[in-house]
Amino acid sequence: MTNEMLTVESVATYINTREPLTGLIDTTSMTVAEVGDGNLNQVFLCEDDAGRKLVLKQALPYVRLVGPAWPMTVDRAAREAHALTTHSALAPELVCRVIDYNPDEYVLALEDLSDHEVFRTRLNAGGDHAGVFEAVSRLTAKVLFGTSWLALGEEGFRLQAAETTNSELCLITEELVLTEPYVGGERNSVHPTIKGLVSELQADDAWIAAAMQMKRRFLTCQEALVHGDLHTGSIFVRGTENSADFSVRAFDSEFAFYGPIGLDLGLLWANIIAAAARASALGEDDRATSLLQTIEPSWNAFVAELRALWPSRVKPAEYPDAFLESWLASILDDALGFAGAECCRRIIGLAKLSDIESLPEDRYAAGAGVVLRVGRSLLINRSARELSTYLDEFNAERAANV
Ligand code: SR1
Ligand code: MG
Repeated sequence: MTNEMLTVESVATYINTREPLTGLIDTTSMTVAEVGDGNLNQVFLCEDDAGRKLVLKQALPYVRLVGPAWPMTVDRAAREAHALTTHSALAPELVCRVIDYNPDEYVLALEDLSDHEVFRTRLNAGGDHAGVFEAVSRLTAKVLFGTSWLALGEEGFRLQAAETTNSELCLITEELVLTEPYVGGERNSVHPTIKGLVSELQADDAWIAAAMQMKRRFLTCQEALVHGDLHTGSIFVRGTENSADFSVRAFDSEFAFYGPIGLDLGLLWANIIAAAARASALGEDDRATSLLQTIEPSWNAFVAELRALWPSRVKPAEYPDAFLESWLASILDDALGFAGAECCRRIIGLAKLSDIESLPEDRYAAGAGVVLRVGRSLLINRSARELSTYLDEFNAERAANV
C-alpha cells in the first residue's frame, strides 16, 4: 500500500502505469484540472486534444473540509467503488459508472459526466428540476429493493451486509447528522440571526428524542445498500425532462452501507426543502411551491417502482401483498424522520448547504428558519402525516418566519 497522493502533475504517470487505464486517453496532450468540490476527496478531470475525458477520484487520508486535523479512512474509496458498481448493475442509466478501482492508491476512475452539472448548482441558479426527483426516487427503489433480503434471499443479504460495513463514514453521519445539532458540539455553528430559534429547539426534549429515534433507526435497521449521502450535490443532471439528452446520475457513494431504506429518500427531500427555502427567501414563491410539490410525486415514483419490482421477490409465498403495504408505511415514516434530521443538521451542524449559505445576509434567517422549523416538524410528526400537507406547513412556517 503506497497511498501516494495524486497531483495535477502526477496524474499522467498514474494513468500510464495503471493497466486498465492506458490507451483510454492520450496523456501527452492531456490537460488535468482538480475539480473536487465535495467535503472529502480530490477529483481530477483529464481531457486530451481529441476530446477524450477521464475522471479520477482519490480518497485523501483526512477530511478535505477540515484538513489533516481530521484523519479519515481511505477505505471509503472501496466502499464507494462497491456501492457504485452494485447500484450500476441494478440501474445502469441512473448511476455513474466505475471504469477502474485501484485499491492500493484508493483511486477510482469514473465515467466522464462533465457534460452534466451538479444538481445543487443548477437549483441554486434557478434552473429546471422537472422530473429529476422522480428519476432519483425510481433509482432508490431499484437499488434498494435489489440489495434487500427480498431480492437476495436471507443468506445472500447477510453476506452482502457484512461485506459493506462502513463504520467510520457511518460515524460521521451519527455525529454530524444525528447527534451534534441536537445536543451541541464544537463543530456546530449558528448564524447570529437564528440563535434564538436554535436555543429554543435545543431545549426541546421532544425534538431531541425524535432525532435520537432516527439515530436508533440508522444504527439498527439493516435493510438494503443505501447511498447514505443522497443530497442534491450527489446527483448529476443533464438536459431537461422532455429533451433527448435528459440524464440523471447519482454519484459520490462513499457513505454507502446496509441501512434503512427511507434514509436516501429522506436526505433527498430535505434538500428539496432547502432549495425551496432558498427560493422562498429570494421572493420566488412559485418556484418554492413547484419544488415542494415534487415531494409527493417523488414518493409516488418510489412506490410505483417498488410495486413493479415486488412480484420478483425471491419468496413470494412468505411475503403477501399486505407485507408490502406495511413496509411502505415504515419506509415513509423513516424517510420523513431522516428528512427532518437532515434539514436541522444542515443549518446547525458542520457541512452546511450553499443553497442557504449563499443567500444575502438579510435573507439568511428567512431561508434557514424555514428549513429548521419544517425539519423539526418532520422529525416530531413523522408518523402522523399526509405528504401533501407539507406544502401548507412550509407556507405557514414561511409566513411565521419573515
Ligand atoms: C466531514 S463530511 C461532512 C459531510 O459531507 C458529506 O457529503 C456528508 O454529507 C457529510 O455529513
Ligand atoms: Mg459527498
